Amino acid sequence: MAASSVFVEACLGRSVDRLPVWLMRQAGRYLPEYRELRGRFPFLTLCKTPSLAAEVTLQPVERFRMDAAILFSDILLILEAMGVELAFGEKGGPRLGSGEPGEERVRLLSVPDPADDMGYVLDAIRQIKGSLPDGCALIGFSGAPFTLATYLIEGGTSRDFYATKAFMYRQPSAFHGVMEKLVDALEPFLKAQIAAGVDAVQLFDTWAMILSPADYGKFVLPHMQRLVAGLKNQGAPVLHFSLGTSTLFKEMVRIGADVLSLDWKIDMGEARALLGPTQAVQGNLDPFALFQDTAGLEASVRGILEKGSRWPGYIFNLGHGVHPKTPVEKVRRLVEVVHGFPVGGADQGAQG
Ligand code: 1CP
Repeated sequence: MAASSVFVEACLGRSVDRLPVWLMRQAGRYLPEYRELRGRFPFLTLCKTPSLAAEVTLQPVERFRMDAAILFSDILLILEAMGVELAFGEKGGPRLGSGEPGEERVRLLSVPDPADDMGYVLDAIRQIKGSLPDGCALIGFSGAPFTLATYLIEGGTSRDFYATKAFMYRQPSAFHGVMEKLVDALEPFLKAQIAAGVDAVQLFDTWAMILSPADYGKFVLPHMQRLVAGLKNQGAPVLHFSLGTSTLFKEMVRIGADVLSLDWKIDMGEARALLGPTQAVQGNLDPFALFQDTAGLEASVRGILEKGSRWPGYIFNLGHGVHPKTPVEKVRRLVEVVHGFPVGGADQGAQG
């Protein structure tokens, strides 16, 4: 069960007898069984139909036996529950609102009730918990407030984040107000996911990379600290995801998350040395390393495992999501290599 899963143990920095592995975007288009379902249903229908969301969540763990499943959903759904129109076109990514300026969209925001407005997420969690393979943990998630604020203010994805940064610099107190409103919505939503049965929660801050350390410290860190403090003592470790942010480590360790994610641009050994033996981490294979031949892939994975497993508190993952063109057999081999890796690197076990 949850407390004894190697994934949760590693999140909490405890020694494990084998290293846990899961992959960001492990449910998705590289899997034929996902493409088959996706051919029959629009993306939002998959997310909002608990039996379908449960089926997609379970697809990769049934096939590859990862140590954690991640709920199939999307970070943007809460913005819809907060009162903003959301659409996923077949091309061109998500669209928020209907073309009005971002400043108008943020005025629409209300704080949703998780059970009333996002009950489909909670129902999916309950269904998944009934069918998870033994020892497999379930990860719930949300977007982090800053990344959600970018989608909200831009109305979708962006190249330069002009609207977000202009808003942040020109109207700092209004920007803090948006971040506060998002935390007000995210904390009960994540608590409801934990109450419904997830074993851990991950906060996705995909776009934190666009900020300087000073601006991250001023505009983001206090809100992250409030959110993570609110999630303490709920019985579920908190994982933080970002990429391109090794220059923000000093700020990010202050968030208080149990686990920090690393992307492939920093050497795993260097990152662990910088963060120290008590900071659990996950990462950090380049998703495109799965396009090498098998021997190349095995060497890349083992190289990271040797450095990552130096201390307890290590979870193997990619630095970002699985690419849709990834060969399925390479994912299988990756999981086998991690599971076959002997734990007991230099200092493992010392903190037993
Ligand atoms: O066409 C399709 O089938 C939809 C593609 C898709 C999928 C499979 C989207 C649209 N979202 C998802 C699922 C998803 N998104 C999950 C659960 C599945 C899993 O991880 O296995 C999760 C955790 C997310 C999180 C998410 N959504 C993030 C943060 C992580 C990251 O990748 O950086 C972000 C930024 C989004 C927004 C989003 N949703 C979908 C797209 C194409 C995007 C990105 C748009 C952009 O580039 O800005």
